[in-house]
Amino acid sequence: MRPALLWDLFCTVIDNHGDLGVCWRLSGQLRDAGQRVRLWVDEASALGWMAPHAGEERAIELRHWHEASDAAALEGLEPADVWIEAFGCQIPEAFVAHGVQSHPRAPAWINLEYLSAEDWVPRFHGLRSPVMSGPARGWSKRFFYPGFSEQTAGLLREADLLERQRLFDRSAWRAAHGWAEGARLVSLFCYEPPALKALLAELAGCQLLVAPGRPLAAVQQALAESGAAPRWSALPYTSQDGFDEMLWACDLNFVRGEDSLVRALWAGQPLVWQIYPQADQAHHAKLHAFLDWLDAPSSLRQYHLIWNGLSDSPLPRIEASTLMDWANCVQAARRRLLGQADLLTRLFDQVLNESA
Ligand code: TRH
Repeated sequence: MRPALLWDLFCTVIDNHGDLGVCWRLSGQLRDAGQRVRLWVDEASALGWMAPHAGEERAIELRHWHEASDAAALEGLEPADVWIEAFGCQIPEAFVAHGVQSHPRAPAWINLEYLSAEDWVPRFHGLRSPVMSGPARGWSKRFFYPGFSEQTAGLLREADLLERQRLFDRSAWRAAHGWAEGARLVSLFCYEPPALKALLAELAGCQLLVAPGRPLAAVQQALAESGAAPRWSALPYTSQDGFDEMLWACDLNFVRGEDSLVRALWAGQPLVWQIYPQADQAHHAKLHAFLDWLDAPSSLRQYHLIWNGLSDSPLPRIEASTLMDWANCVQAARRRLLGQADLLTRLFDQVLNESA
């Protein structure tokens, strides 16, 4: 039985939806594990569609970032047991100063990092980082790196994920959305991949479900330029649960960033990932590391290199046999991951260790 703790989780939204998406999933999993969470976020508007009931949550308190920077607003705030800084954001100094005064002992302080399959991740995961300056000088933080192996923080996975998947009725979902049972459904959640026009030309026999925002804008632009139109529909923004179900219902999922990649792995359907592009091309090594871990067959590896602009070869057609190879690969990866502890379990181990 886990002790009921109070968690302060800090999130700044840089761009896109992954930072808040991950923080919301983590908050929900903490709530389901009997914990109380204060989620401090600077721009929470996407929760309106990602988590439409967020405002009614009792165990998850949504707080605006600026309150954490205001010493007067922090008067009397109950000290938390754990602080989590997500994705390199810095807890405001006023909050830290308040914490130093009000905490009977230092909270477990976790620096939650971005997901990567690179080989340096297990070496950095769990390292202690002493706080060298500011009001918490002398305290320390722990690096916490999500990843794909036992030596990392693992991946977020709800305790009831498998049960929800078992109860999910794919045919009913397709019927409810007006798609025929036999059609090949392809979901598209991407940035602006260079091979998008080629994909649209290739998907003639499929039904393409285009996520809102950047994917929709990119498809509209590509269609205006090329004119080759597959059957496609623009999806509305949905909740994270609805997004997951869409991935479970499709035969092929194009995903991006961080959280949707993890969700596509749990979906166990063939997937193609567009990695978040970084100016210094750091994402190239990250993509290769993921494909190595995935043990991707050469067709899937090659497709990723083209989709991510690392190769300018023509985009190959995805034949039924290719799709089957990709499905086998993703399902094997999913089984490997299901054999490991999830991120929350590893986080609890870390935090309880810290406070022992
Ligand atoms: O939006 P992203 O591109 O986020 C990215 C990455 O996290 C990247 O690593 C980070 O550096 C950058 O943001 C700032 O892709 P990601 O990570 O898949 O997050 C999308 C979230 O949005 C995910 O939680 C699923 C959710 N979502 C819904 O819940 N409903 C929807 O309708 C859609 C389209 C997305």
